[in-house]
Amino acid sequence: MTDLSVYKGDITELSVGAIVNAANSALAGGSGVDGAIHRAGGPAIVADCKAVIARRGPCEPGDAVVTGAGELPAGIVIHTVGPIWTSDAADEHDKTLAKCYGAALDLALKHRAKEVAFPNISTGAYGFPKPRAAVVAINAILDWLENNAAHDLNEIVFVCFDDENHELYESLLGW
Ligand code: AR6
Repeated sequence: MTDLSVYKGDITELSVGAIVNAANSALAGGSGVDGAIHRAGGPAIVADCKAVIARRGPCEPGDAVVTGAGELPAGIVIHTVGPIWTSDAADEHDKTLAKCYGAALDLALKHRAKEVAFPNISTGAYGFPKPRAAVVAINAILDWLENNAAHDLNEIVFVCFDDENHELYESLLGW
């Protein structure tokens, strides 16, 4: 059984197998959770991101890639690129956002992380409506768990930094 939990706070402080970053296509760092991860992780993460981009080129929305965690207490960082919200392509953005969560969990499994902490991808600078993103995120994770019965993940943490997301996840998950 995999525990699903909700944590309110800063993802960079978590000592878990993998934390997920809401990155951009160039893995260039930025604001929000990406900025916090790059600041706290230090130059090793920047170097790893540059090496990933040199090897494979820019990441598409929905892709996920792995780097080391530099000075962070986490084991690895999984960078995924969420969709930039526009109301005219809402269904497509739902699918891309769900793909982020699934791709990140695939990599967590591959790298033998036992716990994975997710931020609320796309709900900051990328403007995805928070209530809609929370439903997509939870369903994507439940689908992945159902379709990957042989995994050995112990815990998936929804890390909520702002009050609105925290309240949404607590109410959707029934706590
Ligand atoms: N720990 C956990 N969650 C956080 C933290 C933190 N330290 N800081 C912010 N959040 P955003 P996006 C939450 O903007 O919408 C960047 O510039 C925040 O409250 O970080 O996917 C990238 O480089 C929000 O709910 O990511 C991209 O260009 C959530 O993280 C772009 O922003 C996501 O907000 C990605 O935009």
